[in-house]
Amino acid sequence: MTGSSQSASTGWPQNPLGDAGNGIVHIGVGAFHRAHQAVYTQQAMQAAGGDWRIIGVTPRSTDIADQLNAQDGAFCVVVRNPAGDECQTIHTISHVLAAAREPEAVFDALCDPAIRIVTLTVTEKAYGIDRQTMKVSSDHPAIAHDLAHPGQPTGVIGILTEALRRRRDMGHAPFTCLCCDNLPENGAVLRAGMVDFASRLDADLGDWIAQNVHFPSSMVDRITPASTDATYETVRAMTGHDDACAVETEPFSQWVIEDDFPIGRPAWEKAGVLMVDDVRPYEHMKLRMLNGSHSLIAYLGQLAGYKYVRDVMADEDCAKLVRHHMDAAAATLTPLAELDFADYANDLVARFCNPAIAHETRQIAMDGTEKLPQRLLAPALEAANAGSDMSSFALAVAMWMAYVHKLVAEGQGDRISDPRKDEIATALSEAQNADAVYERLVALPGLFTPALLAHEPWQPAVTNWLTVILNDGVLAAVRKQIAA
Ligand code: CS2
Repeated sequence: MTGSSQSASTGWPQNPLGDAGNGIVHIGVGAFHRAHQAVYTQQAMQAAGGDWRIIGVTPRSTDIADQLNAQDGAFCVVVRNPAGDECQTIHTISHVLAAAREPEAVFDALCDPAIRIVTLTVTEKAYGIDRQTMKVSSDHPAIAHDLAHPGQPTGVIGILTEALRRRRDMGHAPFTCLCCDNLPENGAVLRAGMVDFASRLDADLGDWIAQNVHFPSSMVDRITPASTDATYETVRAMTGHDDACAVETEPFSQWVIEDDFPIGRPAWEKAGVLMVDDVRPYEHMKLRMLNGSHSLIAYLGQLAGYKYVRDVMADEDCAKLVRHHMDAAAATLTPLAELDFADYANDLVARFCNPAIAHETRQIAMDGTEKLPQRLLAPALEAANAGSDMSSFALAVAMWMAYVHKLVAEGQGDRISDPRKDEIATALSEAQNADAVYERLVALPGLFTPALLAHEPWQPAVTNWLTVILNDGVLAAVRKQIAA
């Protein structure tokens, strides 16, 4: 086991961070945070010190807060190498607060001047920001609740806004907000949503946030499947103790952050983080090449009966299609001297094939309406505008349509895991053929941009693929595309 010496009393390795204080509040203490930001921050503190331990906040659940607190915030990260597992113990989290149970303790933490950064991994759907208008959506349940009850917020935008209002009134400098979700220009999106939300409550507060709060964007990357019994068993076998908070992940890890932290940050660069002026080229590359291919793999896998990403990659035709999609995505990117898209694609293929990673296609297939725009629809429009081949994007979108159609047609609409699943089920309730499925789904408000729908070849491209999938099966569509 890697890490520090063993503590006699608990069986856990001793905390190598000593009595370092807290400097970060992290909202959304899921597996990804534990396998990514928590690891980088520990490495940065080991290399350069600093009071940068993390207070975790769970917006809704209480379980992970209780479990982490019972372990003094410590947990194991199992790194699944094709050649064997490694296990590392992470001590960056000092404790976790459950916002639903102890909201005032959350505000006390957020208003402590020692807290200089708030990081977030809450998934795309938690923000409630309409990315076409860059305003908050008042029909998002948390936004609607928090606009009506700004002093008792339940959603992430409401909590951050109330905390910043209190900090301003106390005369404390605002914390820097670092979004770590897979959204394009995630800092700019969060900033726009926060300023709009705050302005609806109090124009002065909206102005103060716009002028004083910094929202660097970041690109995060580490494939982290949901923990399973196999994760806990591996930890038990390797360390001899039970860890209810263990996570498993791949060897690869990347974090690119815009360096805009006026009141300080950990020495993340000492842990291998790339600190840059503009994260967009990295983020476009990752969202379109990795996440776009992931979504394609997910819907393809769900339609073809492949449980894991690695199973899709083990099918030679599917693997060719995935590589073809990465090339199509790369063709929409602005070339940059420091980024080699072909190398990136080769590395992605190897990561997706990792036999030690059991990443379920079902997990990635979740929340399609939140993921499609940045992963598939934006590059499709850019390919269309550039007159280049957009068939791969059309095929991936047709796979999503076929996937939700199949579940609804089989009376399993409830199994669609998506914040808009009721709208999808209603829209598709009587759609029998490719044209009807297409028409109903593109009519979902705010999902497909008018510019893409106005592009004449788009509709036939998607409906032709959908027809092949509905009539002959998804693998027939795969073969047709790779033969083209
Ligand atoms: C995946 C991502 O579930 C998904 O939608 O595409 O979680 C992906 O594994 C990560 O972004 C990898 O960094």
